[in-house]
Amino acid sequence: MRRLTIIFLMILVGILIFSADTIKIFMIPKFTGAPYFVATEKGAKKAVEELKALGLPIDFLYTGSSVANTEEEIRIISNLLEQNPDALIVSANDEDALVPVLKKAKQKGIVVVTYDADVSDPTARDYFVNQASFDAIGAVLIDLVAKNVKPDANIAIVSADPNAANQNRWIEAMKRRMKEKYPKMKLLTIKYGYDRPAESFQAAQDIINAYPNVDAIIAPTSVAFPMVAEAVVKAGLKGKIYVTGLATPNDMRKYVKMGVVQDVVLWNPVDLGYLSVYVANAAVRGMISKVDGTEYVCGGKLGLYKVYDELEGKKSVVLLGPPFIFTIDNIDQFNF
Ligand code: RAM
Repeated sequence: MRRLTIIFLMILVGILIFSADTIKIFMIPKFTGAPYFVATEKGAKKAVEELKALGLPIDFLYTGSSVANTEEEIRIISNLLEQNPDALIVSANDEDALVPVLKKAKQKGIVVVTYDADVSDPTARDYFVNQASFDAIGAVLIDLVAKNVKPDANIAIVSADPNAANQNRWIEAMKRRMKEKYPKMKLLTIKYGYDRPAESFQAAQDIINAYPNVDAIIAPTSVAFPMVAEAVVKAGLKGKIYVTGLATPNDMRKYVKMGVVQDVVLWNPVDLGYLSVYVANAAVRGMISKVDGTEYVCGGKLGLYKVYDELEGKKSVVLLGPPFIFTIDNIDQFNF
């Protein structure tokens, strides 16, 4: 503990004596409009303001495609490279497709931080800011179904892109949890809504029509989760099909109040954006400290973070914290 306090003080002193240039950081989410990414933008801008007040000015830009689209994301990042940013903070729609453009950024000397959804090749980025451990998210979702439906429930999943790094890792973790704790729980199918509302709604309807024995649908994406709830309501199956997943309280408030959804799982996306800016800023300015071979980064008001050399098979990871469950009892305390 004492050692961590010393590192923290070293970082603070470093900040205060630094005579800092303005650096350019661009944040590119999977898509811009949805409450989830808007919340990460809000946190990022808060960090930018704080760092500016500390004498570490940042020229910050949050930009991206308004809808999930891998080609568009690559095109946007590629164009942004012309403006010679110091760092990019990126959430990848596709874990493989973004590798070449991010490698190109790294070759230009740009710091690349992935957040929310990593890429598959760790040499294409410097750090990954993960919201919560993959295992923790998978376990929470499956435990909710076991507890609120039954341990041998028939489940289906509506995911985002088939090549989405975060959703795929959560699905793997869900499968592991089922195997370890609820061997009689059955995964009937996985459908993909590509993080687009209409396609996610259609995927949910397809499941409802094709699998009359489905007990629960899990949507580990903030776009699909409300669409699955909507499809269950439209089919008149409220109370018959349990729906859970990952989305913001603002996305799900309506469905929680209607009683079609009881449990909404997420983390704090405002904090995720905030921490990502602190990591990118520290990486650009050489403010990541190394003690006994381990790196530490200052996460502003969130505290000091260790950089895991390797965590759950991923390299150079900063972990925000545990997942959180929103219910009718607490959802109104949150506005993101
Ligand atoms: C969507 C995106 C994002 C994911 C959230 C839960 O907004 O797919 O990557 O983390 O859902």
